[in-house]
Amino acid sequence: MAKEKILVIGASGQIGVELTLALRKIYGAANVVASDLREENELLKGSGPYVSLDVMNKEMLHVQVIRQNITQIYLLAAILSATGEKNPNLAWHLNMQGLLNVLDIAREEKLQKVYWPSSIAVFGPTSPKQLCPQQTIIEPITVYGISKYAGEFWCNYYHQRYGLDVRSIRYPGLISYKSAPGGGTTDYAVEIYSEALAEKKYKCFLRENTYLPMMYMPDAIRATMELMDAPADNISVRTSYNISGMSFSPTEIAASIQKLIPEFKLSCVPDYRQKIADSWPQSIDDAIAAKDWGWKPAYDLDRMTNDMLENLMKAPKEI
Ligand code: NAD
Ligand code: AKB
Repeated sequence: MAKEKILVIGASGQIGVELTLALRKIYGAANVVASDLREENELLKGSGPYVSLDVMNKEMLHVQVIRQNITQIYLLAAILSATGEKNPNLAWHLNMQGLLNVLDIAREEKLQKVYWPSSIAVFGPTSPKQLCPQQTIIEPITVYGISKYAGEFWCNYYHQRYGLDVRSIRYPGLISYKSAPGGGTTDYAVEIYSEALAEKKYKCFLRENTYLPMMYMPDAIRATMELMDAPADNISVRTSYNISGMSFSPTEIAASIQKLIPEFKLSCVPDYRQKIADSWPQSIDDAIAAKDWGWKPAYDLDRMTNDMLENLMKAPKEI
């Protein structure tokens, strides 16, 4: 394997912590530089280099890329769907300019690869609800979804025009126990587990029958690594790949938890996030990711529930 030096931007976030740790296992701790605007996450401390970095400061970002001899960037800094609706201008600004800064520097410095995640939030009310295909009607109604869709086309543009090897996945809602989620519509499916253990009840901000595409974090990390490891010739999608894990509703995740905590009670009081959830598909068709780089999820709902509760019981986290 060629000598790689990786910069992870947004490393203290829900995905960043686990992705940084996974990359350090493969590339060596010293070769994966974690960076974030906020302080280093506790789980990252002592595991490898960390720099404080604002992706909006292009000059400083450029300096770090040169100073650290960076060959690959994983850009995770973004404002997610629910927080984005509270401050649309800020969400657009960070999600777009942050990406353009990274793409520009990657082109100028001829970096080997860039990773940037998109989301199922690109889809809107006019997209198919079931097994939503890779290519379909895409009319997002959130600023987050609009920024992700525009970002996908910038990635494609930099690949087509400058030959930049930029790769992307449309993650479903991600569920994890190591670090807290950052303001998404799917965050309920993380909170529900810690509340089930602590309170034996959970008040959900979505209606009980709201089905959404979801994925357990170990699958998402593996998908990211598999996509980034795939031969460039296999990558037929340079916007962003659909991937699928599972699809469930608040009632179904509660029933899965009740198998282990029978007294657990779910109540539902929908808020502004219901409209966002209603605009997204309920399940995703990932046939192209399966064909191009062999994507296959490992976790279903019950397997994830067992693992989440077991790990949260061992070490309750900030979630
Ligand atoms: P998160 O909010 O947990 O983490 C984002 C991190 O970026 C935070 O630690 C934040 O401090 C940092 N950040 C914010 N502004 C920054 C700046 N200006 N400079 C540097 N760092 C900055 O988000 P996440 O859930 O880890 O998501 C990571 C990426 O994956 C995002 O692009 C998100 O849209 C995408 N995604 C996430 C999910 C999910 O369910 N978590 C699903 C689909 C797509
Ligand atoms: C959110 O709910 O905003 C994220 C996502 C699906 O992109 N989890």
